[in-house]
Amino acid sequence: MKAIILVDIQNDFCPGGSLAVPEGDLIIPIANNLIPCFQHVIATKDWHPVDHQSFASQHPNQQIGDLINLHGLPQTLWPEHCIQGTAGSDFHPNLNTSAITHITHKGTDPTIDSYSAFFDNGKRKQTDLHEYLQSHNIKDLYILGLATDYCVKSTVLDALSLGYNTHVIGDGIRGVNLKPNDSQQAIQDMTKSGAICIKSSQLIQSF
Ligand code: VGL
Ligand code: ZN
Repeated sequence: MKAIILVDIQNDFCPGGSLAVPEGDLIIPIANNLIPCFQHVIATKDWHPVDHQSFASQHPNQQIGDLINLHGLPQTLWPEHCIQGTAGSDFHPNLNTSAITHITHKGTDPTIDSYSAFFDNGKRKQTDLHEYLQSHNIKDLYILGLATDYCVKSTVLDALSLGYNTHVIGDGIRGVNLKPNDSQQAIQDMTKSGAICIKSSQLIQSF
């Protein structure tokens, strides 16, 4: 079985949001075109409590973009984003959510960030995603969403390490690019680790 995973297509990661990814909204028509090809449509939500420690606002002497040590892990500090139940945490209104079969929430523990849809950044706890995929005998994953250099990359690398046949939709991802080449580097890291990068148009033809 195959599934599509829509990573963090939420208002705060789209233009106008608090952690807007440049062109983040351009991936939405690509997602909407691919969704009908799948019986299993999984969406992830970054889902932070108000006092999440990835927020620069929780660290009075630090700035957005600073890299700190958070309980033993490197942590980039972000603007407040995707706070549980706020409009910023909602799916973008243009995303066709009607066919979503499962939502995985991540980043709920205030003390640790979770870029991957499978594990927190310390690999201490799992989300419900691996169990969901196993219970539906899903082995082939097609991943798109935001952001290339954070949550997409971590989700893809963990999917590979868990043994999934993992595809990334090249035109269905956009990055934050704190450094200009971060997204390019992320795509290299994913493909070197075994991910197959494919254009959405190629994918639609292959089904
Ligand atoms: C993300 C930074 C902080 C992402 C989430 O979805 O890529 N990036 N939280
Ligand atoms: Zn976050």
